[in-house]
Amino acid sequence: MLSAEVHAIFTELGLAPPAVGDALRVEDPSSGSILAVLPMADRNAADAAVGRAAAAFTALRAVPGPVRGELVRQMGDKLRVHKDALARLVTAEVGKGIEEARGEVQEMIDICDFATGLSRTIGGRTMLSERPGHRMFEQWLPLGPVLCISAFNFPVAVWAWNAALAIICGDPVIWKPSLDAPLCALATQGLLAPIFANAGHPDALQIVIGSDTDVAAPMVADPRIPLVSATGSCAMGRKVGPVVAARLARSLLELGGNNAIIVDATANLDLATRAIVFGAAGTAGQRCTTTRRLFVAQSVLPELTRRLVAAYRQLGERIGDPRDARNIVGPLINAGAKARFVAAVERARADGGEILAGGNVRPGPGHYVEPTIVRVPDGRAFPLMDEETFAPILYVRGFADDRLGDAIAMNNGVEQGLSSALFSDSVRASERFWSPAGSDCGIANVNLGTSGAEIGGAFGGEKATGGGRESGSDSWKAYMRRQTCTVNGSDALPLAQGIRWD
Ligand code: UN1
Repeated sequence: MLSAEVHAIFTELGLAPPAVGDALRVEDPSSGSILAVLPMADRNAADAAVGRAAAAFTALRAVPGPVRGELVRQMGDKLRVHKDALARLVTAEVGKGIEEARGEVQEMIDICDFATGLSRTIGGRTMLSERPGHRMFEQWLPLGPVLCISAFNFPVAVWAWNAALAIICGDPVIWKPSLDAPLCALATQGLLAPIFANAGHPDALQIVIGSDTDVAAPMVADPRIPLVSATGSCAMGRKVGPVVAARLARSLLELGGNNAIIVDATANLDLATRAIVFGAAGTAGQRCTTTRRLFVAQSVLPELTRRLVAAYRQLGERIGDPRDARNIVGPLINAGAKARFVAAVERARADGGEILAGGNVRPGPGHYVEPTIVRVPDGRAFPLMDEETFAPILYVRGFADDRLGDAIAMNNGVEQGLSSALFSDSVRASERFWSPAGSDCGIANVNLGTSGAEIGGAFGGEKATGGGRESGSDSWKAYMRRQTCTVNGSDALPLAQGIRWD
């Protein structure tokens, strides 16, 4: 079964509609209606995909880097042409507002541009040798097939971060998308795979849709896959990481976040308010970079709270069908996510939190909830705040104006370490936030929010966020193997460290 909307989008993309099956029901989170019922791959299909990827690697690694970059350039061109239709599919399948969905496809295009440039600029160092007539250098070589496990919340962009880099590095990619978002993965694969087929590398990009047990677990354990890049919950990372480590392969984990914004007494509250609202309620609180905790200097707490409550009142009028650009808050992904929102709000109340805004589920079909602000009582533990509930709930707590260190300690006092932000007009405060005693997160922003990173930086976080870095800067290194090479151009054979061994 395939809905008329999905059928029409695939047709608009110039793709045959996906094969229907009876194993996987794909729900539209905004209405609860079924978008498609798809088949799922079994263990044998996953095994065959890994075999094909291993064979594809021997061909792809021989292709010159800039020629691989040309293939990624074509990926970006294709995505530019189909940006709007692919964004509409993202919106239909995961409920992300259409404006944000366009941003997600733009993020794919941006990483393709970045990777294309990288395909001509990756270099290695030359080192000075201690031995006469010797030269040392390092080179970066293709690694092998990459398994990319992606999450529902960025169903295509995070795959693109991985795929664009992997391809220019000479590595085929097997994509295991979230079972909440297989359709946009199939559409992306359908759009981009022909580029590789035309170039004689039909298995450079593959997709395997299946369960964790049948498909993900065997591939994670497969010795033919030297790198597993996985985005999702900390719980997922705790399963994947040890299996990959046990076979001494590499994992790149991009897991949960419990991100905070600190607002000090000097902060520009106009900027802070806007950043907090987007950070906490954008994507209905379902980004790994979502702002979940807010620490505010006591002297500005009443005013900032007043502004936030007013903004959330406006947000309340713009919750609805994400296909309509006037709505900026779409639904949660599924009934389970809605139930976790309800449970967290109930517990917040029971633990003495005050609901300043939102707190309710919207009736009717679809998994809509209200963006919610919880004022946490000062000076006592509030363990709920340390948990990542993947929903638009913002916990607010005050700190003494002259005790920025307390706010930084609260920022750091959770198991995850993904993103963080400080709003301040004080140079001393921002330097402290960035110091070794400052934020312990992979991302530390000043005067902008926790979410919405550009692709040019390395994206990822510390502690239970998993330590991986994806996307920009030198993240490409995860997808290559480094080789240190020394060449002796002299006619003697001196040993290093001055050892004489005649
Ligand atoms: C994620 O939620 O997994 O920084 C990725 C951001 C986006 C990426 C989020 N560029 O919010």
